[in-house]
Amino acid sequence: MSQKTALITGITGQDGSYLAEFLLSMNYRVVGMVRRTSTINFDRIKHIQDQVEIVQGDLLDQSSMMDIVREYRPDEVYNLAAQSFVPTSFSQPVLTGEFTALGVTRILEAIRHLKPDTRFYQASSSEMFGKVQEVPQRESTPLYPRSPYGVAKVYGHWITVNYRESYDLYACSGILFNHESPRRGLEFVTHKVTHAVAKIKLGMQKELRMGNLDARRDWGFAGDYVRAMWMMLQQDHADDYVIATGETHSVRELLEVAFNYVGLNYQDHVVIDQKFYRPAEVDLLIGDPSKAGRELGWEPKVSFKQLVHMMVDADLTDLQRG
Ligand code: NAP
Ligand code: F7E
Repeated sequence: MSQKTALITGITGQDGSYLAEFLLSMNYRVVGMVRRTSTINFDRIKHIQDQVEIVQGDLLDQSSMMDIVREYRPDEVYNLAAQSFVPTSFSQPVLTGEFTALGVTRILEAIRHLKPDTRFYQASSSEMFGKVQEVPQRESTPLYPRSPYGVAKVYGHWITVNYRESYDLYACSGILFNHESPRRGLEFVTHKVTHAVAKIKLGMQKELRMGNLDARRDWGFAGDYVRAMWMMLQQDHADDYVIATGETHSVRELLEVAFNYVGLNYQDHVVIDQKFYRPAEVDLLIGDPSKAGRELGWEPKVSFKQLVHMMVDADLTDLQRG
């Protein structure tokens, strides 16, 4: 069989780096789209940089998307690029809409006009469930986003469904619940906590300032979740899937597991700071991944505790290395 070409937008992000590794292991030709920056930011892909092809493009720029699809003629496109941090979406709502919502249409337009047999994956999010209308959340649960990010992802989800139905594109929306790893951005709560735990353990920090400890999330491991993205594009028909662990934990439990792992008590270090509260919160997320289990054969392999321990270990190693 001839080698397949996959285009990943957002290859420099957490998921992009794991997906690129996975696709290389499946013998794909991997093309990664990156936006122009004044300094190169390839930390997460430096170990595979000589195995992937990097091309410049931007979700804000229609012609760059058209040129890339025309030149590389991808068999599969994984649209992972986005402004993905919820608090930034409150401070930069218009930009978030441009990247995270309209960016999806720009890439779908490029595919529709230039290579309509390309299979397309859209990185949708459990943030679309927001103020949840059903517990647990599944593919049919009504959407009620609670941030400009969540609203933008609802647009991205529905435009993907719409292009599938209107133009018969093979376009899937993966509704992924929070997934983390040692490569997670430091501003997200899991990595903020594990990094601080490692620094406190090593005597480099004393205090950790946090927001709402009662929020609950369904946290999984990013390495498991990128496998599900690929599986969605290997089916007979395109469809949408919830990817989650089916377990929920509070931010307080995250603190307990991370601090306890190194023999510390979070109450000795954590200070609540209103600055980290959001204008509107998503209180509870818990996904029902049974459709993905049944139809894709997907299941998560890393537990919550294993994930937190893996992240603390990685932070300790990195900090000790200096
Ligand atoms: P991430 O680490 O924040 O990575 C985002 C990527 O998007 C980066 O490579 C970034 O490039 C790129 N990007 C941002 N704006 C761009 C633009 N205008 N043009 C081109 N590239 C742009 O996010 P992630 O955690 O890997 O998540 C991947 C996707 O899944 C995102 O769409 C996110 O919203 C979605 N998602 C994530 C989760 C999760 O829990 N991780 C759950 C559900 C959905 P730079 O390196 O240049 O910044
Ligand atoms: O917050 C609470 C915060 O920023 C989780 C993105 O990948 O997952 C992510 O979005 C919870 C929230 O992720 C702090 O209020 C408390 O309730 O790690 P987070 P998120 O907002 O759930 C979804 C699925 C995505 O799609 C997004 O792209 O933790 N929390 N104290 C805090 N959060 C942060 N960041 N910092 C705190 O100090």
